[in-house]
Amino acid sequence: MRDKILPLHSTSLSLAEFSKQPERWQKRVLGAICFSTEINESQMQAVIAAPCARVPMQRLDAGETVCEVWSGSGQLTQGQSNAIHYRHDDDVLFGVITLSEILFTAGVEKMPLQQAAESAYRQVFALLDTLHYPYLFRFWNYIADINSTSFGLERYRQFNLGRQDAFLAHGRDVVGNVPAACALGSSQGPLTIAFLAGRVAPLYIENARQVSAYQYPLQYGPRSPTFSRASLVRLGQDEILFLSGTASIVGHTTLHPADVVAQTRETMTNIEAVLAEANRLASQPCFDLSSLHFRVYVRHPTDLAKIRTELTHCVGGKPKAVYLQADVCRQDLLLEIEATAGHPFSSFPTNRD
Ligand code: 3EB
Repeated sequence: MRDKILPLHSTSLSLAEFSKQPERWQKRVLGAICFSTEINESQMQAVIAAPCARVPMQRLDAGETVCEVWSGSGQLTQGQSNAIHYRHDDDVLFGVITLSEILFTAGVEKMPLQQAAESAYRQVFALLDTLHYPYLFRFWNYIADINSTSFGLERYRQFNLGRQDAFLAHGRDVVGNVPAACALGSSQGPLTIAFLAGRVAPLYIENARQVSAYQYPLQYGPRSPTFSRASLVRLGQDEILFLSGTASIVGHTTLHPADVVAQTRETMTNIEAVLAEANRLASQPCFDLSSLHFRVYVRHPTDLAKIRTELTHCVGGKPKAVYLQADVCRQDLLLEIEATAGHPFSSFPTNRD
């Protein structure tokens, strides 16, 4: 597989492993998301020349930094536009935008984080219009202190206001055809957003067990979150599934508020429902739990063992999973799980349990 041209694929590896990859491999990297509480921006950039989101989150299942690296094919072009760093091939564009809220002052109408989110998303949409990659596959959103309240509104809800305003400002749908996403909290750091976009429209997938997030009622904030439960992208012979952050929500309600085992089971039931829908829409119904690559965001590190046991049980074998400490966007959610599947993965770190 090493030298075969793959349209879009991801690899999870440590920064040390990245640096050992041959140059011809590194040249095909579109971009990366690196989770680390130790490595700083310049240490990261010294290793990875491609656009890279640094997310200050602790890995729980192993000591090392873990980077999700997205690779493309053919000739890659790199650029910068405003605060966005991007790389693209002919089919796909990966970008990263980092914005500090300090750049924005609290106005009469808009809060700094809301403005930062709106500005970031507006920049992304403008770039994609200019370079002609109109279809968003997936957003990864990382927000400091996601659950704290300022200006009378939880910060996640402030983010949702700015995000939706940017979609509306660019004439994009805020209901129906919206990208897959996740939104997680860290203890510090600027608003950090990574995204993948392309030239073919994905199929956007919802979960029949859940109210679509873009139709969540007002009790979850003045604006609904703008994301779908998954996106299914066809690139050449490959079908890639991006499963959004998924939690213990049925209808629009959090279930099992203080029971991490039950929340894990409910989350996996939701993932299975999304997979079933993806299989119904896919040209080949080949998605199953054992083929997913999971990232598990855990609110309380002490819950790791319980979540891991439950996930292993649900998958029916050792899952391919990375565990990170993160805050989830509702106070009562103890975990969120996201996944990708369908594309060839070139390698994956061994689980050490
Ligand atoms: C949920 O289902 C849990 O705001 O982009 C999951 C995935 C969640 C994405 C987002 C939020 C987001 O509502 C939270």
